[in-house]
Formats: sequence, C-alpha cells, structure tokens
Amino acid sequence: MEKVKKIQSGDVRTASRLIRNLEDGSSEARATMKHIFPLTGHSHVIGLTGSPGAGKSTLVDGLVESFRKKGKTVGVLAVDPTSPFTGGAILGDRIRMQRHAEDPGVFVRSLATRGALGGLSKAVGDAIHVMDVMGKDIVLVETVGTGQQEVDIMNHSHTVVVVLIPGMGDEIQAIKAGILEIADIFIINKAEREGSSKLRREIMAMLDMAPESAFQAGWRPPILKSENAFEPVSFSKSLDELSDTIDEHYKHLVKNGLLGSWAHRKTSMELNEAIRCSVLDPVLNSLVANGELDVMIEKLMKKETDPYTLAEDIAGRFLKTC
Ligand SMILES: Nc1nc2c(ncn2[C@@H]2O[C@H](COP(=O)(O)OP(=O)(O)O)[C@@H](O)[C@H]2O)c(=O)[nH]1
Ligand SMILES: [Mg+2]
Repeated sequence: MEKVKKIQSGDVRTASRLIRNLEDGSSEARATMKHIFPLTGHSHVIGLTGSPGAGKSTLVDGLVESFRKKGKTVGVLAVDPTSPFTGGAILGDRIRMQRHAEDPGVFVRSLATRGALGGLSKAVGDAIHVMDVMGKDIVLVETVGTGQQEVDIMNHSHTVVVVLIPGMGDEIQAIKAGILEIADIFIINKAEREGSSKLRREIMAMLDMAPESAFQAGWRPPILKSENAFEPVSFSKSLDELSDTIDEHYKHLVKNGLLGSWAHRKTSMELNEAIRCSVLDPVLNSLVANGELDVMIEKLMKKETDPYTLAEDIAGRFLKTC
C-alpha cells in the first residue's frame, strides 16, 4: 500500500493526515491501520503523566533532546483528555517544540478529545502505531491526570513516568488513588521548590509499604528529581539521568522476559477497544440517534423495566445468533 510505504519512509504529511483521520473516526483510516498493525513493535513507548502544570511538556522537550543526543529518533504525542478548551496549552507546547521542528528525527502530534468519547485510548494506541511504523525508536506520550482514561492511555506505554511537584498535598492523595500501580519511575519536578525532600520521603514511605509483588520482577520505581528547568546545564543533566533510567527500565523488561506479558496485556486491551468501537459504539449511537436510549432511561427510572432485560433485548436485536 502506497500510503503505508510513505509512512515507513517517515513521510510526515502522510503520517499526520492518517493520525488526524483516525481521530475523526474515518473508516478509510481504520482500513489503513490493518496494514500498519503487522509492521508495529519496534518503538519503546514511554508515558508521562501528572497534574496540569507539573512540567510534563518541559520534561518531554528535554527528553527529546537527551534521546536525540544518543542518536535515537523520537515521536511525541501530547494527549489532553480533560477539556476541549486547552488549545492554548497545546499551542504553547507546539511553540516550545518548534526548536525540534527542523529535525527530521523528531515528529510531534497532539490529540484532543474531538469526537473520541470513550475511544481516546484507542486513538492514542493507533497514533503510537503510526509513529512506530515511521521508525521512531522512542515514542513519548504525555497526558494529564490519574483517572481511568489516563490509566488506559498509560497502558500503551512500556515505561510510565509519573511527574510530581512539591507543595501540592493532593498529589499524594492522587498517588494513593492508584498511580502507584502504573508508575515505573517517579520524577520530582521543580525540585528547587520547597517541599521537594518531603515529597521524596513520602513517595519512599509509600513504596516501602507496597508489597514486593507490586514491583515487576523487583523493579522498585526510582525517584528522580529534575533541577530547575530554567538552569539549562543542570536541567539537561537531570534529563540525561531520566533518559538513562528509562533505558534501564526497558532493559529490565527485556532481561526478565516481561515484554511478552506486557504485549499480551496491551494487545488484549486493544482488542477490547476495537470490539467496543465496532460493536458497542454503533449500537449505542443508533439508540441515541432514534431517541430510544432516552425512552429506556425514562422507563428505568419509573421502574417499568430493568437494565438486564433491556440489555438482553438489545443484544437479541443487534447480535445475530448462530
Ligand atoms: N520553577 C519551575 N518551573 C517550571 C519547571 N519546569 C516547568 N516549569 C514551568 O511550569 C509551567 C508548566 O509547565 P508545562 O511543562 O507546560 O507543564 P504540563 O502542563 O505538565 O505540561 C511552565 O510555565 C513551565 O515553564 C521547573 O523545573 N521549575
Ligand atoms: Mg503539557
């Protein structure tokens, strides 16, 4: 397929168009993915997550530089599932990323929610596949927050970096709410601020309490810190340390045979998402479009029927039994 060959050769315009069409849910783009999928599996995918303003984009920018120094090509995917009104933030990121714009070894895209309700994780997975087939050694995925949607997005990553900043009490609450399970590396950003050693101690204490089984083959998430981003020399040193630790984590996965189980988990999630997209979404869309869903909700609220009966009826109507 001509389009796929172009993407394999790293053609930025073709890849960008495909990612945009995937986000818009185009069926032609989905058909192209059938040819993309078998060619994937080359990239090391790294997710960065943390609250808005934690400094993820600044770190991503520094990581791009660090990986480029090591001769690796990089794809960057900025995902903002929180709001359709963050065009400004993404625009800011774009401007910051401009310094990599001339570098053919770097490819940057952003994904917003546009129509991808419930399917954002799938759109992210697809965009990662495209960057993978473009031949990017490293794919960096940046997303906000710690909700289920972000956890799903992070499941596309081999290595998850959780970005924390001092002086935000709610950070630790967020961690308790489940981020520990997905973190492979912690980084304390804006470490020049007060409270950075306290935050470090809190994360340490939390890791000490976790059962050994929480750590994949003994990988205890290291806690790094990033020096002031406005001090270029020390910042760049912290970022080299982060990129080295990321490389070590990947080696740990390889050495302990963990890539297979990771791929199994990720593939099953992808199949789940693809089924939801092909089976559940069309059903729900059709029930919404003809107003049936609203009628059902009314009936349920009046206790005239129950969700189980309705779901069985819907399955009977939409799924052909053999
Ligand atoms: N003081 C300080 N500010 C930083 C540091 N890193 C990033 N920032 C600032 O924090 C703000 C948010 O950074 P950004 O990377 O956009 O955060 P994101 O929302 O997590 O992507 C920006 O104004 C950055 O300039 C740091 O190490 N120290
Ligand atoms: Mg950002």
